[in-house]
Amino acid sequence: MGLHPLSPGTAGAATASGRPAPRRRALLGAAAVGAGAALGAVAPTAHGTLAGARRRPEVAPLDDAAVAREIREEFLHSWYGYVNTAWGYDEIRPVSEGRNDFFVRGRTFGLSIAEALDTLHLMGEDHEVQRCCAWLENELDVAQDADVHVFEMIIRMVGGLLAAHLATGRKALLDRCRELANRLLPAFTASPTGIPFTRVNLRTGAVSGSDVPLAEVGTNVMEFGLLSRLTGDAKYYDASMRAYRAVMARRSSLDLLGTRINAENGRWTQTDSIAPNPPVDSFYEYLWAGGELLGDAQLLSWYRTLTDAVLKRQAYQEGGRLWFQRVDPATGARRGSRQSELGAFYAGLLAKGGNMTEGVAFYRSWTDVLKVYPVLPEEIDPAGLAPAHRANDLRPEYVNSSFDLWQLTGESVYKETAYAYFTAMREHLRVANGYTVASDVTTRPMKLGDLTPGWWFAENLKYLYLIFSRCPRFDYAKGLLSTEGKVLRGFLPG
Ligand code: DMJ
Repeated sequence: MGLHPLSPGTAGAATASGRPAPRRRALLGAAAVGAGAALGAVAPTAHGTLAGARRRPEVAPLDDAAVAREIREEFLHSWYGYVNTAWGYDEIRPVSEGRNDFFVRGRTFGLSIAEALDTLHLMGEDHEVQRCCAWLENELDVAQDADVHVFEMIIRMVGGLLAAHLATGRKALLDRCRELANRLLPAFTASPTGIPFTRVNLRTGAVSGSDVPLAEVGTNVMEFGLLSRLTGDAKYYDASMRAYRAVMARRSSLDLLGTRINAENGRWTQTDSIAPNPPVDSFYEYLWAGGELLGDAQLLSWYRTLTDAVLKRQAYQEGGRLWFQRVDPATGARRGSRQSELGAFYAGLLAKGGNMTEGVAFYRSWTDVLKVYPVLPEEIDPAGLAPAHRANDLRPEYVNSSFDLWQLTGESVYKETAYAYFTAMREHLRVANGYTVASDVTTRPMKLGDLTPGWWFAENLKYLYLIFSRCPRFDYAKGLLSTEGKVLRGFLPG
């Protein structure tokens, strides 16, 4: 496959050949800046491994079809590890050949099946899709006596069932989805403020958990809004919008939000604005993506207001790179600077929302981290890029942004960096029964953990496959994915 895409080399650039029509180029207008040019502008740092980063290295053009085959092979390697060892359980522990209950110990929801289904469909694995549909339609119990995490259930299972229904047209999957959503709904409707409780018992409807991270307040409008559209029942969308209104009414005079809020009295319990880091990350993502999916001007206008404030108050430069600091929402005073890898999705979101320059710059910041640690650490200190948390949970956020930026610009640099990300994971995190998390990305050989999180099937390999495959089942101009990588718009027949 030629040179490692991030290895220092000679000058020049690969061409972006054969890509699907880029979307929304016009919408981005003058803000659009070539990512290759932006990469070339990386400031040199004291870190030896970044030497030469100022000039973009030459790379051999990637053979898209061959790369797509490699990605599919790795997906199936992981998938059959799960099928053979943990079928019907939430997740596989690929090293010990064990199983993991993601939601509640002793209960299974077949999480990896719901996570993988639409990726299998895009890859043309129709036999596996049938097997997954049969399990979700006949085996999944959505009325278990279990206190489940509402946010996790919505983005993984409700979203998974919706995407499965859209991919296959099977009504039974929409029925399962609706049944599950009905059992989650008390978390919203029992709340005096509209801010959802964090947990609900699927059998009894009893709610618990009133200290709610911002992401859990607002990462549901894509799934609930679409469900309302598909069923003609507005109650799901209405519940989401009530939750949004509750926090938007409590924003600071600087248009910033806190980190956690109490569902019963509406008071902030942790006040720092830490966007785009967890646990607030996807709150912002869903204002834009929900607005796009549902054609909802209110959501898009909230996105604009909050994003302008985040860019004004939290964006800062460190080592010539763009990062986002933690601030006091009332005064804008700085309160910290650690960056979570989970925030890397924000590069793509900023670009999709019209801030292409900032999106490209933030992607470049994370690409510099990738040059130091080919498998990204969970957390870094922007000063010197030292790892603040050395694990990696098979995270998808960087390659989520590669996909978004490639889709918007068609520039080959996003393919090259995505491929580098993929090959590093293959080199370090591949095990006999699939792929596993790392507990320390700085060690060689890499110190590994023992889990394949569901999002590995839903996100990483889907973004990668879509970038390289020219997938005939995906509409590259209209496609919209949820925070969990579920295709909620844009399946093509075939
Ligand atoms: C995924 O479940 C989703 O992307 C979510 O929004 C945050 N993080 C995980 C993967 O890192």
